[in-house]
Amino acid sequence: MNITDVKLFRTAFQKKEIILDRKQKVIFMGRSNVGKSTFINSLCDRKNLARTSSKPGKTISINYYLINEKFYFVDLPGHGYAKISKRESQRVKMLIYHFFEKIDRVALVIILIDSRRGFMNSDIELLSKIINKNYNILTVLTKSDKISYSHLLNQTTKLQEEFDLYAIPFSIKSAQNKYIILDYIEKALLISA
Ligand SMILES: Nc1nc2c(ncn2[C@@H]2O[C@H](COP(=O)(O)OP(=O)(O)O)[C@@H](O)[C@H]2O)c(=O)[nH]1
Ligand SMILES: [Mg+2]
Repeated sequence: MNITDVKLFRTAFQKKEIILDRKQKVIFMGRSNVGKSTFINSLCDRKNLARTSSKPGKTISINYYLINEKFYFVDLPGHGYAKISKRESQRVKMLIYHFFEKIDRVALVIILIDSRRGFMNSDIELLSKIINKNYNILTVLTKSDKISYSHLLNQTTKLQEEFDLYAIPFSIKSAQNKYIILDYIEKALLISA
């Protein structure tokens, strides 16, 4: 798949800003600081589309990118970041809850996992909320340059065996799996069209 056109279409801070249209959606989720913005920027070949930051927890809206005028990449707020207020974290929780209640036409959910850490409690909590919806799920192991090849193999096997999830490593330093992931997204869009 070639991404030829990308627009930040909507930044949703509140329930009423959540998009309810019939366009297909590819959802990106993962812990804060997992490398989600970096990953989205790389897929779209844009340097500063999604904000990257070494400060975790900056994105507290749901961001919709309209791709090729056809479907959305949906960037969900990162979970598992402790340094926001209880009130704010509750607001974000409700926003995400509402998002999954109302959403139509999910083509694919991409769950980003730091390859050094694997699944953490907050990932599992999130996964448990969406697993019964029968979404097509792809796991991407980010920052794969930070661990050895054997460790990486270990992680992918574990995700497959324990959670029945297909996992692909990704690193910004050698974005070689980028095209495999883009193809996977393209297929998911076709299958669910
Ligand atoms: N070594 C390495 N660092 C990465 C990679 N991807 C992201 N990072 C770094 O991880 C930090 C968080 O990245 P960011 O994309 O902002 O994460 P987000 O909070 O999930 O959106 C930044 O300092 C990035 O430069 C990667 O593939 N390899
Ligand atoms: Mg980010």
